[in-house]
Amino acid sequence: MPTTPFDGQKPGTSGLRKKVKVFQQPGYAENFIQSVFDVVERGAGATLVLGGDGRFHNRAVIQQAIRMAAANGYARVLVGRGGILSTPAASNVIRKYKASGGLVLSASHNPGGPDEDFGIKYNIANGGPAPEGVTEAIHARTTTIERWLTVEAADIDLDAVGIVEVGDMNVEIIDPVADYANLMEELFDFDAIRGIVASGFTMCFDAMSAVTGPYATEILERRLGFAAGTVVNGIPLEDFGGHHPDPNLIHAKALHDLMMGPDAPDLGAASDGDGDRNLIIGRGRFVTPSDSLAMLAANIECAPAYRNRLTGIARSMPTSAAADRVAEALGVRCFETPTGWKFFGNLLDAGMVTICGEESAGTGSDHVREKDGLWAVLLWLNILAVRGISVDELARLHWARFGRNYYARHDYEGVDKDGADALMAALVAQLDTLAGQAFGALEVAKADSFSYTDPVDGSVSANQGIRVLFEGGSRVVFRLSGTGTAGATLRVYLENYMPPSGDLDADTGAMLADQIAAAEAIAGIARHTGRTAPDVVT
Ligand code: G16
Repeated sequence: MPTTPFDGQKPGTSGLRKKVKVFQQPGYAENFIQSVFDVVERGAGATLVLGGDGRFHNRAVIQQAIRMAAANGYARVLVGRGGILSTPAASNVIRKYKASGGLVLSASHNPGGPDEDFGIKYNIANGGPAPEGVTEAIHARTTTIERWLTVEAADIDLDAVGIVEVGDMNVEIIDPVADYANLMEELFDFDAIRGIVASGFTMCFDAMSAVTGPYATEILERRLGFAAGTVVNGIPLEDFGGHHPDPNLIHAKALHDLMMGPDAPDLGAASDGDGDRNLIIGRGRFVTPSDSLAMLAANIECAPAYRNRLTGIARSMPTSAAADRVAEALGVRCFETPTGWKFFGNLLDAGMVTICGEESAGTGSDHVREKDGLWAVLLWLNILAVRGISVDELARLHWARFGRNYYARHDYEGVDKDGADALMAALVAQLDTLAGQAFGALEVAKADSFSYTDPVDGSVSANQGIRVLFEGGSRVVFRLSGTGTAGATLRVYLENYMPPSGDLDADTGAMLADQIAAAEAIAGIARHTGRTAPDVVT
């Protein structure tokens, strides 16, 4: 019997995220895990994959989950050595070993440590995040659950590769890196990349003291021949060295400064806590995640495993429309989905898209069912190696062909939840009257609350953010984050398209000034949140 009733916390865009102290309450993690085990599909003899980003409390929950899996009839659990599996590596292991699903322990880019964040997400048999139907069922179960099952067994040694028995179940401790590194070697032209490395191409990969360190060291330094020290902050730490493992221009500022300075290597890259996000910066050139998706899609033929098989491109709604122009030019389909990687799963499974991405620094393909930070870095390397050009040259050539979507996201973090809800409600209330109104130089063409109908299973996801589209193709999007753990986070996404004939080398802030002013006028951000400036601009 649980000693603390579960409070029915609803999993957000990426599973359940709470402070470590919340997860440490007796019965809390157990009740959530049991709710997962009670509702997810699995046959007799099922395999569960278990791993996390190594943050504080990771090992404790892994031991709990092993005992509970044994009591719940799993035949086998595959655990990454040391409790480590990056999110994309976990997705790969689920698929490769035909597991019924996996528990991935992470709060992604949120900070770690005894007073910071922890999280649990469930991925289904295709390797992807549980779709909404499953997360809703898990949530419903958490509100009624009255018991959880476990076996009496001591903690196992998580650091020794091999097989041990817990109850009637086999626990296999596996090398967390090997399968993933082998997959990358199958997808990309490692010889071409080794070639530019031998000719002096340099890079800096910041693993942010998080999970990608061992993966990046193996792939970049051991297999591709980059110099020792190419991977910095490469040892996963339980508190990520006290930093936010979020690869954006604020939290990866040291990398950004390096790349804008005189000693910049050819490529700068970083990944987040659990290894699914990526940051790409060329020498003197930051690439927005939205542009990165478009540029990777436009050049995907450079990578052996993707030659002649691009079927379509998907992007989340707040992601800029840069990828749409590539899809149109290449004659492939383009899909606009709600925020959350789970919405790409059906499209990837059905072969309707090959590559997908999000403004929140996520890019991936049909090789797994998660976004994949190192994969994106390797695809960039592959493209640069084959084309023999720099990041900056590639970006300029891309804009000269497709035009440039100037883009930024403004985050207002930890704002009062009631104020944030009131702001969104007020936006909804004016949706019908916005069209035709002028805000400075901008006139609203259309405003709506984004709703998505999955083309594969017909499921509808409503209320996925407010879109305000202006005449001329620029827009502002408002959305509340689903991944924060304190108060609410308001995200304002700003976009302005410049055709190839326009100014392709302007300052992003200046290009978005009208949209920023319009966003304040329409949403009353200062009035509702008490904030006059965003906390983070990316
Ligand atoms: C998670 C999801 C992403 C999504 C992001 C949105 O990212 O996996 O697909 O884009 O949340 O975050 P928010 O709701 O805060 O805007 P991650 O990297 O945290 O797992």
